[in-house]
Amino acid sequence: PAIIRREDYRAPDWLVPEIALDFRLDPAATRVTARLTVRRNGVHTHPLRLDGDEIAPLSVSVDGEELHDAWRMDGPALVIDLAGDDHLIETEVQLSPETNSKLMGLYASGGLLCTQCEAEGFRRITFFPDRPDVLSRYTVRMEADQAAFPVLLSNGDHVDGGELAGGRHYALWRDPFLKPCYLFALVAGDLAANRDSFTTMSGRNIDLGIWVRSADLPRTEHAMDALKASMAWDERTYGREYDLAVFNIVAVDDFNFGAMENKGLNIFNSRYILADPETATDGDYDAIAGVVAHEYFHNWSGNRVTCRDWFQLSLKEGFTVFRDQQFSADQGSAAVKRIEDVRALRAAQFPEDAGPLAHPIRPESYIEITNFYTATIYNKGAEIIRMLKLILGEEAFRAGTDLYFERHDGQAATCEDFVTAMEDASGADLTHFRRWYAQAGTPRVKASLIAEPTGGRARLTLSQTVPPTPGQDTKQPMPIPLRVALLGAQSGKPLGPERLIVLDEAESEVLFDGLSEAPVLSINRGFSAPICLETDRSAADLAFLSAHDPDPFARYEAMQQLMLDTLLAGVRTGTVESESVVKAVRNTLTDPGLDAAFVGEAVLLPSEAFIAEQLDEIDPDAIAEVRESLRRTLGTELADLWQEIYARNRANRYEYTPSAKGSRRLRSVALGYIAVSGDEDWASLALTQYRDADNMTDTIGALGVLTNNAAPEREQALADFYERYRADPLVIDKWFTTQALASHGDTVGTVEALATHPDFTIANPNRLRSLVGAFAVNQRAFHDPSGRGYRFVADMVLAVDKLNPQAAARLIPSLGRWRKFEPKRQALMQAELRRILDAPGLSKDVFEQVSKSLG
Ligand code: BAL
Ligand code: ZN
Repeated sequence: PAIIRREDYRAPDWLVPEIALDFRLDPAATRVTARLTVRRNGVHTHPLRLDGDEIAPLSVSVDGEELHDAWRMDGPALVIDLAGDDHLIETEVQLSPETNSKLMGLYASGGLLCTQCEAEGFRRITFFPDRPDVLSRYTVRMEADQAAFPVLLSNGDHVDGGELAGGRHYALWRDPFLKPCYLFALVAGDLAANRDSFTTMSGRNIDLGIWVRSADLPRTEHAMDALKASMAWDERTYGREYDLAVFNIVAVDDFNFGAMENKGLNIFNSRYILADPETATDGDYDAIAGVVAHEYFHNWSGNRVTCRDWFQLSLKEGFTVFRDQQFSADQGSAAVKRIEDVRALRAAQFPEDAGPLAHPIRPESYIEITNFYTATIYNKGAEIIRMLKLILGEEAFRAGTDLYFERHDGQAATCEDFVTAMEDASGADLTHFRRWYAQAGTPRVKASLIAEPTGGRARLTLSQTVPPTPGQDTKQPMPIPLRVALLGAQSGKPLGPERLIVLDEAESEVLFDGLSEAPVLSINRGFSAPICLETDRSAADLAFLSAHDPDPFARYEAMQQLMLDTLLAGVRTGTVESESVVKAVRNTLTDPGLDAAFVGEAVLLPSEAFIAEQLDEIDPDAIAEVRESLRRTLGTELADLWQEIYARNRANRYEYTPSAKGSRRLRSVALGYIAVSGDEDWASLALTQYRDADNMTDTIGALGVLTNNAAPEREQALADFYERYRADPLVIDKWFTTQALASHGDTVGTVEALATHPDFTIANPNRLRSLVGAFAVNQRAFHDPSGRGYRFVADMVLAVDKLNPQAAARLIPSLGRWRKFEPKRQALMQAELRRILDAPGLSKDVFEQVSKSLG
């Protein structure tokens, strides 16, 4: 397959200022007529080239005359020779939405017809220059059977509609804003709306609609609240006002992404819309608010200012993730939100950046762009924006975003445009900062604080290295902003104000003086830079920080580091010296100044995968054993405390407030520790929680603990859960995931059996992810020494690739980390990757991921 390179970017030969689309919708055979006004861009003699994918022209006409031989197909593209500079092109194609299993273009989902065009799905609907720098004004006419598809939606404003003969009807929508074709959308179906309105800061009234099956209407309130909160927040925080008169969201069950920001018509995976306490966890509620905000924020960071080409994807995604993280932090506990974001970054992005698929946030090349919707583009991209804000300061950052939006409104922009706007607005020189866009790999920073024996002064030495990544053997030092404070070893009080140190060289030294007591180093507070930090701080220092650091994130981080150091020493020596960890956890559990949500996070051990990331050669069994041992010790040594905390956080009637959420979180964490503490009543305690719960957080919290431990109640609860929720696909996804993530029992055997369960299907991305995606991150079970876990996932990749290559390719990275494992597992993983690569008819999606992984 062809490699697309950033350096090969050329402006489009032809522009398409206007497009009129006419859909005669039918699940089996939809006719699409497209009328494009095309304009030659610059002086050249190139033909008009319109992308297509699995479509064939039924007719082609130019300026009203049907052509029979002046067009040709070049592979999937339609090529037309044109003499003049302005023409009207009309094409007609026929689609079969109901057999479109790739879920790209126009497809059927649960009786609806809907679209997904980003990144290159529009070419599956009609012939068009499918690239984000071709911006057009859209008029869309849809016609369909009125009984089957009473609601017809598209982008922009509804301008006309009515009944037609034969039980059919039509609707006409016009979008006044120029947009790239990846933001086109339509939905047809039997839907009901939760309607509301929002008055913008300039006093305009916006009609809001969240469209779902009518039975799901009661589960849309939370999403609607989140939408209104997002609209107000973007006005307050970035001065961004909504621009159309209507904002619609539609929920569909079969969706490759979480959601999609189509102009004025967001289409969502139903898991990020539907919620009630009975079926959605606190985590689901938070994710729904975050994704609703994310897609809404794209209206400016993505839609009004879009990307010039797909290499600039992080321009909209990194920035928009940062915006949704800020929004969520403002809704509840900022510290806990930061902890969650950093945990997600470490779970997904750090391994990616250390493996064969590592790429800069602005990649240089790709085979299939869909493979680049990665944690690096999204989450590391957000960290880069966060660092910019920290370095420039709040005001200059806002001046920079204002300038960026104003300067590039209605344009397809680049990452470079964003950085330039930041420079122009702030006066800062960001020459070195640009390296964050160009270089892959997580920087490693070493920090060492030496206090002078005479007292009063201390010297902080810092050094950085950026590890080699595929195609990038040597790296330049990056500007790394480190929030640093020194705390008094006796008083626990800060010795002077926090400092922002930007480490811009390979090595650097910073002096602190006027210290009134011996200092303890608090560094990278708030995770001010996305780095791996190595310090020579002792277990005593870390325990001290975990009890005294006024920065909550730094406090959490000190505890994590203390736990990690203990676990890594355990893996090396076979003995777990648990004393400091037990003491620090006790301190945290008994500190009256800490809220439950924070405590629930702080007392969790680092995941097996995160421990593995620190090692040169991973033995999953050794890691699991050591982590289990420390977990058991914490359970037994602090048994009374866990019981007391469990009782204290007993559920009251459900409410969705930060403090109730924190209680629920801590309660289930405590239950997990009680289960490993040797308490003989743990299973009945868990079963009681399961039975009495008035919300899914408590239900699934108890079910998770039962599934991860041995007890007769385990099977009883799993069977009960299935029977209770078998009619609700989003909840049954949780049933699959809980079993796929189990740390007890024959998880490989269970997962193999679940793959033949009547409710399992590889055609639905949520269901596929709930079982296979979850299993592939269960470090212990996936890496079963027999290699059965690898074989299972490889078989799934091959089966899914025939239906939905995008979904199949997402399963590769777990196998792709083979180099990090001990030799026997390496060989087994590599063999499965080879088996995939040798399969006939592989998609380019899977080919790219597998060949790079073996590379
Ligand atoms: N643009 C693809 C889905 C999202 O990131 O919002
Ligand atoms: Zn996005």
